[in-house]
Amino acid sequence: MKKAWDDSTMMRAARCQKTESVPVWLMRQAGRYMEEYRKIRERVSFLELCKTPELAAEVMITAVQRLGVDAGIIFSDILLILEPMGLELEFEPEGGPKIRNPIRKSSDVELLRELESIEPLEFVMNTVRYTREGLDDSLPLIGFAGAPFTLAAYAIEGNSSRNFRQVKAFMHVYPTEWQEMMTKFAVSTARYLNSQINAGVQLVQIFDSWIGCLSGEDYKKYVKPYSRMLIDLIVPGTPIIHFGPGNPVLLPDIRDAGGHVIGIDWRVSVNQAWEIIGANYAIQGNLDPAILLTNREIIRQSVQHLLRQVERRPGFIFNLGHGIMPQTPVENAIALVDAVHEFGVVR
Ligand code: 1CP
Repeated sequence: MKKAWDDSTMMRAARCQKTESVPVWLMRQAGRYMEEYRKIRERVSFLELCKTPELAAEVMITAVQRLGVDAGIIFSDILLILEPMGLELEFEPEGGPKIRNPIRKSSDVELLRELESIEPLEFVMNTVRYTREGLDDSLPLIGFAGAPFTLAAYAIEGNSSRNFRQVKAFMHVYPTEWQEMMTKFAVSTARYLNSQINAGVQLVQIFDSWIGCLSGEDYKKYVKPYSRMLIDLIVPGTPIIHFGPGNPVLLPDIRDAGGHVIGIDWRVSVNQAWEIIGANYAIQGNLDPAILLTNREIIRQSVQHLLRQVERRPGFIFNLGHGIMPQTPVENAIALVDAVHEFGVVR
C-alpha cells in the first residue's frame, strides 16, 4: 500500500522529481545543542541512549517536531557496528569515541569479524520501528551507516583523528589485509542497512565523513571498490544518499561508487557540484554549519543565496554540509528550517 511519505518532498527530491517546495533536514538534528537532549543525557550515557530504542526514538521525534524538518533520521551512531565486529567501543564523557583494541598490525585484521547476524544490532531495528511509529506518516525516516573507509579510520586510529596517518600508512603497507578489512566492512554494512530497510526506513545515508583526507588516486584504488561493493549490495528500490565531504575533487568518483543523492559540503557550490556530478543526480547540502552560530538575518540571507543557485532544479535536499555544532542556538536551527520553507517554494 502506498504511504503518505512516498509522495513527500524528501522522497520526490531524492528521486529527482519535481516538488512544490524544497525539503530540509539537518545532520545531527538531535544532539547536544538541544536542551531536551541534554536533559536526557544527564540520566543516560550516549551508548545507553543508543541502546534504549524507546528513548532513542523519543529524542529524534522531539527534534523533528521542534524543528519542523521534512525527514527524520534514526538516532544512532555509525560506530555501533564496530562492537559486534569485535572492537571495544567507548565514548568518553566529553563525547569522543575510543576503541580499546584498535587494528594496528596486519594480524589484527583476522580478529575483525564479519557481521554474520544482525541480532546484536537488533536494538537499532527497534529504534527504526519505534521512530517510524511515532513520526507522522508524511515524513520519511532515514537509516544510516558509516562507509567502509570512515569505519576503517576509526578502527585503525582508535579515536577521532586530524591527519589520519595510521589508517593511510596501513592501507599502503598492508594492501592485502586492507582489502580483507574493507570487504568485511562493505559486506557487514550492507547487511546492516538492508535490515534497517526491512525494519522500516525509507532512505539510507552512507556517511564517508573522513574521505576528504585522501587524494583522488588513493580514493580510486583503496576505497571506491568497497563503497561500490556496499552500495551494490543494498536491495534496490530505496534511495541512497552518499555523503562524502571534504574534498570536491573526489566527487566524480564518489558519484561513480553509487547512490542516488550525493551529499556535499560548503567547500563546493551547489552549481559547481551539479556541473561535476550531472543533472540526473539529486544533491543534498551544503550550508556551512558555522552560519548557524550567527543570527537570524544572516541565516535567512544565506538560505536565500543558496536557494537562488538551485532555482527550480528538481532533486535538491537542503541540509548542512556537516552536522550541527553543539554551540548552535536552537532558535537559529528553527530559523533555518523556516527560511527554507519560506524561500524554497517552487512556483
Ligand atoms: O551526547 C553526546 O555527546 C553524543 C554526541 C553524538 C550524537 C548526538 C555522537 C557521538 N553521535 C551522535 C548521533 C549521530 N551520529 C547521528 C544521529 C543523530 C542525528 O543526526 O541527529 C548520526 C547520523 C551520527 C553519525 C556519525 N557519528 C558520524 C557521521 C556524521 C558526521 O558528523 O560526519 C560520525 C563521524 C560519528 C562518530 C561520532 N559519534 C559521536 C562522536 C563525538 C563522534 C566522533 C566525531 C569525530 O570523530 O569528530
